[in-house]
Amino acid sequence: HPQPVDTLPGVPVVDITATGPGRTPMQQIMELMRRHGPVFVRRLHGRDTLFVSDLDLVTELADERRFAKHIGPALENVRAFAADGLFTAYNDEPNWAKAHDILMPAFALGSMRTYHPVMLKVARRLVEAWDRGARAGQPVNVPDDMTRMTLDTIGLAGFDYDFGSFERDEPHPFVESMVRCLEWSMTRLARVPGEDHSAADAAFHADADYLAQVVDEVIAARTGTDQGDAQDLLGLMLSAEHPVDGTTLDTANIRNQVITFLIAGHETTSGAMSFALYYLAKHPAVLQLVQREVDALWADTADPEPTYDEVGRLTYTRQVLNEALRLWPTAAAFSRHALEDTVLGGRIPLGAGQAVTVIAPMLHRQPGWGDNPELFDPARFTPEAEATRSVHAFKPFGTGERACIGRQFALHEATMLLAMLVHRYRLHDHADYDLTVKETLTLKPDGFTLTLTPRTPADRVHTPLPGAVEASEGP
Ligand code: FDE
Repeated sequence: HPQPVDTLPGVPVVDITATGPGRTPMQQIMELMRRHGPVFVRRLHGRDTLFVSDLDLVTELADERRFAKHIGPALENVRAFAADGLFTAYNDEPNWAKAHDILMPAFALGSMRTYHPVMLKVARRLVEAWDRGARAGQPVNVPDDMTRMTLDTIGLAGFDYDFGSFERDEPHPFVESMVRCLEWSMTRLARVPGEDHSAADAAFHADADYLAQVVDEVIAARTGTDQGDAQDLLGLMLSAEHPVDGTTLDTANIRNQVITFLIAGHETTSGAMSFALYYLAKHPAVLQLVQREVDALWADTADPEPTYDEVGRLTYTRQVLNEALRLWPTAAAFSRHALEDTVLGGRIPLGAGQAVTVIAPMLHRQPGWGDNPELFDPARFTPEAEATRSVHAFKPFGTGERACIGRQFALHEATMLLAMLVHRYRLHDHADYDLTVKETLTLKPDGFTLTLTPRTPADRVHTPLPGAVEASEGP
């Protein structure tokens, strides 16, 4: 068991018991790191957590021979409704390796070709909804609509289940329950010992039961229709045999995996797209470069039919997404524990099993990112710039064998949607939006709205910009 960390030499201890972590614990940690440096211990009701964002330390923590994923208190809480699903399984829980091996092929880069048509179909639903908003001159709520889009996408692509989110005025009740479960997981960490939380816990259990009930419907819809061997996620889970021992996943675990994918596959991705749109609305010069890229593909049509290969060519759009994930990695923290007694950075002794939490948004603002890390600049993600930087300087998808399995899925979905939106609309920051980051374990820009007008053929005419990005195109 973890030893108390208050004896660590040279590591500041900050006791936040008096104020608590508040409703934005991640931003509080970021603030404390700005004040106390990239390594500190936060003490809350006598419980200590070691947070780091220093590149050298994160590089060590990424060494799989010395460290492994840690299920910290936040993920322990998520286990109350996702149990041994991939995200929250312990490393040595047999169902982790089993599900990982069975599901990996479904997330290999090549598999994205299979999901592309479904992603496009759901992107079209969003565009229809935004066309209505544009015609009515009504603002659209960006994070809400991104969440509709990502939930429908993972539901259809993963399980052939249609949440129909764009036909509803309010988010699908599954989303509301899920968000409350995530909030419960987060706020439970801040509880003052001895207080009575039985009402909150009862509400949580009702929500968790509802999630399980929806998931059982999703599974029943499939098993009743003789499509058990379809090659989507659910098909694999129901029928694929483990490559080594020939067994399949059991029913309880399948339910946990479906909950896991519905959660992991949509909250984080919708936040990432929302932040990207926020930065585009605030940075006209960057927006113009994305417009240039999409117009180069689709200058002569108002209704492009993006192909799988075209999405791969949207390299600048991808850079914008990466830069948004640098500043606001929507799954902002991940934890590691020492496999054996060790010394981190040559100065911080850690006992076997002792945990360290990496704070990605601060790792992404370390000195190696230059003098102005707060500045939104997608040029940080040109291949040339990336080649000069440590691979451990950017970790929005975690690290090692427990890194995000859905990375390619999320990037393909988000890159295509951003490109389609930028191609179709002028984005108006009508409310002069001030960024407020909402935390529900994941991050998103709270209450961010835009108004839209359609881009006209004249808007789309390709005009080369001075100092264009593709300097390597040659004469
Ligand atoms: C995972 C993940 C991670 C790691 C965590 C730790 O370490 O603890 C991270 C950081 C992430 N992830 C992030 C993210 C971001 C975004 C945008 C995303 N993500 C997306 C997505 C989608 C999908 C479907 C997903 N995602 C999924 C997932 C899973 C299943 C997992 C677990 C894995 C293992 O095996 O462990 C993850 N993800 Fe993510």
